[in-house]
Amino acid sequence: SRPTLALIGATGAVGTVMRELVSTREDIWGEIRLVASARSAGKVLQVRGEDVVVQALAPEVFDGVDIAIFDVPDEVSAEWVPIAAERGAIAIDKSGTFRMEPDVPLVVPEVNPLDARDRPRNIISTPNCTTLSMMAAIGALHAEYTLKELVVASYQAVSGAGVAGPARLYDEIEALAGDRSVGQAAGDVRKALANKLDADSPFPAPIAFNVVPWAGSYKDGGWASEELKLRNESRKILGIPDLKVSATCVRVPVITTHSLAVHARFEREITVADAHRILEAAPTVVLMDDPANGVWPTPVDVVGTDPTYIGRIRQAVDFPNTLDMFVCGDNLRKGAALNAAEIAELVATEL
Ligand code: 2RA
Repeated sequence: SRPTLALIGATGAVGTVMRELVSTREDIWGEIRLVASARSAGKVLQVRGEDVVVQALAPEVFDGVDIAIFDVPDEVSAEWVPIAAERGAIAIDKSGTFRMEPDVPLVVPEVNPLDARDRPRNIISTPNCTTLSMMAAIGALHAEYTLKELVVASYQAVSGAGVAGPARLYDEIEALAGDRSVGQAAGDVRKALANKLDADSPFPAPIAFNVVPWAGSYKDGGWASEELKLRNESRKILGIPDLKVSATCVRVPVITTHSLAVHARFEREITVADAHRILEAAPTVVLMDDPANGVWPTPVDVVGTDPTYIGRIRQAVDFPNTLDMFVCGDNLRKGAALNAAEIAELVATEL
């Protein structure tokens, strides 16, 4: 019989995309259960064109579930993922809780699908959206040229912060619209926003008319958690424990689709033509690299689609064996829901 799937966190930003994906991808599922916090229980949501009543998170919701996909805050995953696994479900977890645990695989199906088979705790983690937004492309290049170093700057969309992110950006833009003098004197954007909006924002600075060099929580040494995730997760997914990685994560006023400027050094010389050949052959990567004709990826052209887009590929002039590139990926799709759906489909073939 067809496997039963449970979506935990079905009402969130990623949960909404998840419901759309399972409704539009090849339908391999039997029952699909929707689960959320008690606050959302009883809501009726559409999956595969049918009404499904959202159930409150409780141990019993996992009974009979083959695969449970979690997109919930870290502390909710920490408590509930092991309960799902104990009750016999394979848990695919989007939170940061288990990603770096040695007995939990961290999987990107294009890069390390076999790791999904070795899951002693019945838990598989899916990476952070910033790491995921580049991984299909970087993984393809690594498979042939062996990656040695990555220096990355991210340009992260506001929906990475959940449904409150886009809500805040739209509110700020609305509050500032119409005043063509704003944004020209230090502090005037903050002042204009303070007059019109409450201070409660998911971002630590105005996000309209601005870029914010901070994403995630504070970590030792002044690092932001997103920057360390990008380093540690890239090492684990690519299977290069000593990969040198340094990242700066920046939030930008884009609704959805993370972009990354990537400076990647390989073991041997790699030309732009080599990279084009590899990336053109990678099934989930779209090469958009014709700068003489203004062809490169941007978030507004990528949002809502599945592939990883790459362009602006250049051989670094002063750094041997090194490419500079610009990558874009929809942070809610490949960056979150799609990767989880792909892992679920991969694992379901074994059931
Ligand atoms: C963000 N990567 O963009 C995060 C979400 N986990 O905020």
